[in-house]
Amino acid sequence: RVYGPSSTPSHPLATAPVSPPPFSVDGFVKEFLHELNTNQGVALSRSSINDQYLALASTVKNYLMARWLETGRKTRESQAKTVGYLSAEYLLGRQLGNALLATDLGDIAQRGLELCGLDLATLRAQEVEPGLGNGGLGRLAACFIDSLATMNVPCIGYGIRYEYGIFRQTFVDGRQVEQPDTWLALGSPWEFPHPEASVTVHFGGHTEKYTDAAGTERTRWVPEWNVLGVPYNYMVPGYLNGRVNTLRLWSAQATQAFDLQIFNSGDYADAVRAQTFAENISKVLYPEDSTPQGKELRLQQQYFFVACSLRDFIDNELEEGFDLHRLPERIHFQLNDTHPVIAVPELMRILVDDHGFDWDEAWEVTQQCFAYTCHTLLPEALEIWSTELLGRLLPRHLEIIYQINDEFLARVREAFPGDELRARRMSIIAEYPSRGVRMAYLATVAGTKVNGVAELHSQLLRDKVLPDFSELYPDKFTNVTNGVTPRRFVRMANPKLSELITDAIGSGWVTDLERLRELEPYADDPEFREQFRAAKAWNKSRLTDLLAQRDGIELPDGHLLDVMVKRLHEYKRQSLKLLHIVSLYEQVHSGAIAAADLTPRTVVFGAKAAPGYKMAKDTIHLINKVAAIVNADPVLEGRLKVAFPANYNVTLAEKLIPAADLSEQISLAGMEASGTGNMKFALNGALTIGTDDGANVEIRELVGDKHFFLFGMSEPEVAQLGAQGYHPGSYYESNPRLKAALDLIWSGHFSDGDRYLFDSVVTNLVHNDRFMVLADFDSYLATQAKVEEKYADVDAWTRSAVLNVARSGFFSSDRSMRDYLKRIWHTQPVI
Ligand code: B1H
Repeated sequence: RVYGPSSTPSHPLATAPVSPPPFSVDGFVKEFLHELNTNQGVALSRSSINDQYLALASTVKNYLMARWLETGRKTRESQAKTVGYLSAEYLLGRQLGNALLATDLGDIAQRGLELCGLDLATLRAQEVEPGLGNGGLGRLAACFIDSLATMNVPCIGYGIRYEYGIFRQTFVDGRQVEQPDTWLALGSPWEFPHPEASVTVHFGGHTEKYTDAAGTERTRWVPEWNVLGVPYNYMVPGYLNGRVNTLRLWSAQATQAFDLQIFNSGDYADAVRAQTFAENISKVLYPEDSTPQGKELRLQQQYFFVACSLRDFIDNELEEGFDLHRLPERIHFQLNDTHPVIAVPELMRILVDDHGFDWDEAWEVTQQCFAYTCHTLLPEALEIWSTELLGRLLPRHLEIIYQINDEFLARVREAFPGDELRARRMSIIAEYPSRGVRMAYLATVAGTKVNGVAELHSQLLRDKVLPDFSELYPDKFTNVTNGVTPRRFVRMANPKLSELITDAIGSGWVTDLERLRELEPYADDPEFREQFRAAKAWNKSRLTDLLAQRDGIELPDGHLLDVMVKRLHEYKRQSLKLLHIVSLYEQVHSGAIAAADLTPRTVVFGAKAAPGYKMAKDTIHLINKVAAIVNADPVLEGRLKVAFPANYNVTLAEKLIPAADLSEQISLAGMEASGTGNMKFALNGALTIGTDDGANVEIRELVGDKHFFLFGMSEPEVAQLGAQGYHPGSYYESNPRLKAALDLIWSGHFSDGDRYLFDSVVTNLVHNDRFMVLADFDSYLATQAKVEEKYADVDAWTRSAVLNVARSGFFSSDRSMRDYLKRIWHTQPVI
């Protein structure tokens, strides 16, 4: 045990509750200057913007600190059940703005800084966002912990403190070039390292049998090497409720700095080899969104953070001597996809090997401690770890998995006698193409619940991905539709709209988003609509300023702002959006339409491609090449513009989404598990053009068909077309407009005459087209025409936009959390 005084404190102050510093503008100034002088060691007159930012961060942290300590005390005292959110990713976004909002210190800070001759916005812009996630899955984790803190639910978020987060994207001649994300370089004021509470994590070696004192045969793991996990705590402040939960991210360190014997013999590089090796574990986030790489380092990362987290919870969060048979009363670990699923055999190992439980007892406890969220339907995204690798890195865990599987298959055979094919299908161990552990199956067998992330996704999960399991355990399967935090993505990102909403219906919506319904009547109020448009215009002009300064991109005035921001992936179909642009360009140049008849439109893309994903990188290159030609074309001047700012991240999203008119959610139906960007756009008053996929389905149901542009095949239609045989070439041959667009790319028009540069992209569409872009092209273009028609009717458009806001309250992550609490965790808020 590392916590608490060694004897009973006698000074009265030592046990008094910690109180926050007083807050007034003067109090703020005093505290801020104190931090600047004593923490940064500089006078105001000699301070850099970075000094000022760090001092401001400290001032806000100090204010939150008493609340944080108090939250910890209350939670331990209540012995309430805690949510242990296990996630390899947290895409947090900047912390300062959120902390100011959660504490209501924004105005005081602004005025105080002004008195010091400083500007709050400038200091906020100094923060480098912690990009410790790839996309939706990581951002979802960040939204969930925000909601739990706001709802007074005890939660510890557990994850990895990557030294380098998601790469910084740059474009060189239109091609993506990745740069390391050095987010820690200028200091990281939001984290609290606790090296004294480090945990040792073991790897490798072998297992052996032995007989314990009671004469029972047992197994022990004799590992070969180890690393230290150092916890870094982050505050997760609830919105205006005084609660501050904890996010605990683990950093890997060598247990021994270097080998003194080798060092003394003069081989300095070799002496530190072990250290470098150990510290690699938390060095960098794997940048593949949705297609995991079966790499050894990745498995090391997964086991590393999970082993640290279980140890931490058991040793440090529970009272000394707590009876682990009662563990499920105190924790529910949520497995954010399969990435932390190795926690299942780890808990079994702790209970059986370290605590002497017998197997059945341990399994009983383990099964009640976990639940699993699946985020995908793509078969290539389901993690399978080779038994060779697992056996080498975690031999005891592999044995445990085999035993879990044996008992599970016995149960299957009992339930379905004689159905050997079924037993083979359901085996946690895959035998083909090589032997591996299906982590999704392990999670399903081990957890209390399995959930998908939108209604359609959960249904497809039951029917197509895990049908045998849903037959065996019908009650295990449930849905929780994703949500997003209204604090960051509406209240903070869209201050003008927030003000307008609050003026109309009061401020309760920020923590009770269904109350946006009360806006419905305002959709018919011309004055409200006018103000709504003014807020949109303000957001656009803020974006215009940002893109000019950040990227040197000029946004034309008065355009329909058409935005597609998300990871670049074939299933998301950025290529469909691109074909739309190329087709508009082609139609104007072939004389089929007059430029003057185009609705002035600016298309904004934001997308990172996984560095090893060739097709995605080629698509980025092509978008940039098309953008260059379109933007330089005098005929299209003022009519069509393509903007592709590099390095789309949370910070940019907060400026882009509130400015958008049109939200592009155009994945092939049945492929996008949920999407969460779709929700952010709707909540900020953009209309959606989208397929019947993921949470789009629910958005459309809620906002109403008239206020949503649906296009494309439905999931059953996609399945049917796939079954009957899809031939993209026939669409190419039979649709002249489609053919003309593809041929234009093929001709080298966008690649300085080089016909081969984008050959792979076009050939793939015409001859393979796994995601049926060509099949949905016609419907997409026809629906875009409807978008333009509606956009021309300013009042009708605004009315729909207001109704999108009013009817999207369901998509608050607070509601998602209520659903998890009710359906999965069975925990309560602690007041
Ligand atoms: C989602 C991932 C993902 N689904 C593997 N799966 C990763 C898979 O590093 N890896 O190996 C990283 C990420 N991410 C997304 O989750 C879905 O595509 C979205 O539709 C969904 O909205 C989001 C949150 O549920």
